[in-house]
Amino acid sequence: MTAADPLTGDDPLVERFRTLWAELAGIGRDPATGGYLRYAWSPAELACRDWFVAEATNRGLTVRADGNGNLWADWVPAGVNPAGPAVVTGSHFDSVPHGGGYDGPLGIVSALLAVDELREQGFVPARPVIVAAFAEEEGSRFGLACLGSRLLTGGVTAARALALTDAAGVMLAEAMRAAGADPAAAGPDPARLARIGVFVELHVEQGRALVDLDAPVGVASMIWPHGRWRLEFTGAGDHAGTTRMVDRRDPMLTCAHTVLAADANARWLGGHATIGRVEVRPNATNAVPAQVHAWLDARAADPRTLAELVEAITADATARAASDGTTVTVTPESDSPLVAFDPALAEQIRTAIGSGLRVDVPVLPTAAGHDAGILAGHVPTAMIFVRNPTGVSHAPGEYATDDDCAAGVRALAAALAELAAE
Ligand code: HGY
Ligand code: MN
Ligand code: MN
Repeated sequence: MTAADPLTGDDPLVERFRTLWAELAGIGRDPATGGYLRYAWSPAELACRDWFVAEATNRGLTVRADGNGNLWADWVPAGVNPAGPAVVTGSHFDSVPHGGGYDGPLGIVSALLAVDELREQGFVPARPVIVAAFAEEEGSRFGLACLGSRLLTGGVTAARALALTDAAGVMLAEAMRAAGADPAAAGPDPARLARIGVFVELHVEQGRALVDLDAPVGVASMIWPHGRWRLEFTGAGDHAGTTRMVDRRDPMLTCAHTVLAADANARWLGGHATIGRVEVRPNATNAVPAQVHAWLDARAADPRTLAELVEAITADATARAASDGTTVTVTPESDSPLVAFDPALAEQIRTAIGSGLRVDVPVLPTAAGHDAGILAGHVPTAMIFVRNPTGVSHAPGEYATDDDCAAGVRALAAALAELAAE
């Protein structure tokens, strides 16, 4: 395994990371905000996938796309049974609108470099090692988080998924077809799922726990339960100037009150509630809106608190609608139950990383969802977090230092070596 020069401190792995990272950095980046616009099946995300296929193929990995748009790059040394239970690692390329560059791609770039590290030290896995890139983890385009891993595991039917539409009304099926994929192939893939012996996802931490603990990497203990709900507020469109205030049935008022209620209830209950996406119809400066659609992202450390939080927000919205003369409907769109990662596996890789890097490796929860959260319901799964100095995520300021990213590669390599050994 590469190591930093004891005299100069120069670390070849940091250079390698910088080089590989720079190849992705420009793809789908908005120069105005510095954020990324890598929506599933869009040209930017497809360019990331093409990059991945080239990099994996250059490493002699066999790359295949499954029927759900997930990519799988297999490292199967001679003499290893390709059908054996594989050690899988990877993440996603897609981003939230103007999101950071690390959320997702860091797990894939680190996986490719971890394979390089293992090969350089002469490690030969006793079972296949596979690098995966999952489709539509953020749900930014079609609204359902972890779409590729949910399809793979049967967490969503192909019929429901293919009919999902983006903001322009394009269905997933059409977007897949436009990218040369066959929507008819979408759906549960039990054979591929059965090949996964264990899954480890490396991800930039979306928080500041590792900063406060002064640790470059950590291991996940659990994922908060969380979900997304579509709120439809309906009133009466009218003239902004000639309509008396007393005569109005303004859905924007009900929506505004609901935003404040979401914040107040989350603070009271200790959960997290966000309304960051709103669509107004007709969205005219001089018209009282007819309809307002808003999306609630709610999360809490346990399912009961989450349910209580959503119930309280719904009750406040409904009560306010009654006094505004409007109506509100609350429709669940994406549900991610609590994930408790396999504690024995977490401890196994924590120990391997700790002895490999000679650092203390904290175990920490997260309130961010991941494909690992979906796979954890089917195969032994773990996550490795890389320190994020600002803790900012889903925004252009998301960041990890090159040194910590190199530490993440070494941590992942140590975990893969531990899991793929005889
Ligand atoms: O929304 C999430 O928690 C994840 O980053 N997709
Ligand atoms: Mn994300
Ligand atoms: Mn992510």
